[in-house]
Amino acid sequence: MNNKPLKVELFFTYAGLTDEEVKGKTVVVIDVLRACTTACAAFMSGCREIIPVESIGDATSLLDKLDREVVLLAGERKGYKVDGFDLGNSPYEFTEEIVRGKVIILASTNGSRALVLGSAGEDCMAASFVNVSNIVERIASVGNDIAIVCSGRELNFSLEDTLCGGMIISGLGDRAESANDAAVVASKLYEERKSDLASALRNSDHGRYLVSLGFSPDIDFAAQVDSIGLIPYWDNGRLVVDDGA
Ligand code: 3SL
Repeated sequence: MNNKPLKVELFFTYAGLTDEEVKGKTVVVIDVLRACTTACAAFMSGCREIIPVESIGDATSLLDKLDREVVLLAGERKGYKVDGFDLGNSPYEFTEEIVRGKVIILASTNGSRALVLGSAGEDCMAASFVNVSNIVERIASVGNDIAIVCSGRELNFSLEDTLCGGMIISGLGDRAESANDAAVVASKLYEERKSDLASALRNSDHGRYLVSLGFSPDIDFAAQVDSIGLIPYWDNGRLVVDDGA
């Protein structure tokens, strides 16, 4: 097994992220609340693929080119389902009955944008607490240097994504070489808060906002470490999971 050290850079948000910063690297995009958690839930319920897009306009124009029978439009603005869309961004909406076999176009505020930017990497996957150990295993076995891109909140730092980034770095153990200050901070923050991640999520800025909208169960869903063993990854312009997953 290859044990070469892995350089890990972490970005608190995707603001200003350039192709240069991700080129040739394994990119891990994190949106704990809620896009990447919800993507995992959708795949667990049997959706065929997810196409993250940067705007509502991009979502509707893409819809025009695809077969409406198999496509669902999903996404949110300010946490609420977008008018005219089929689904919002709560993992509980993505049931087997609704999403099995479907292609989902996802237009969330931060997560889908971060995923689109991250796709310029050598490979790119969607991470959250629900699939964190599988992510660690995959990126360790690929062996490329790593860019962890937190989706953040409207171009600002978010506690929940940074904690998840810290958990990934901690999972890499001695193989991880924190290559920027943000990676060092994320690791320290995770060590400090790891004994009660659910409370950390609930008390974060976005956690409190989601509670105020009535999405408290979504936070408990997102706090369940390793509850979904799937890795959504970019392949030919869309996110997929491995067959048989
Ligand atoms: O910004 C995003 O991508 C969303 O995950 C935000 S929300 O939790 O759906 O409000």
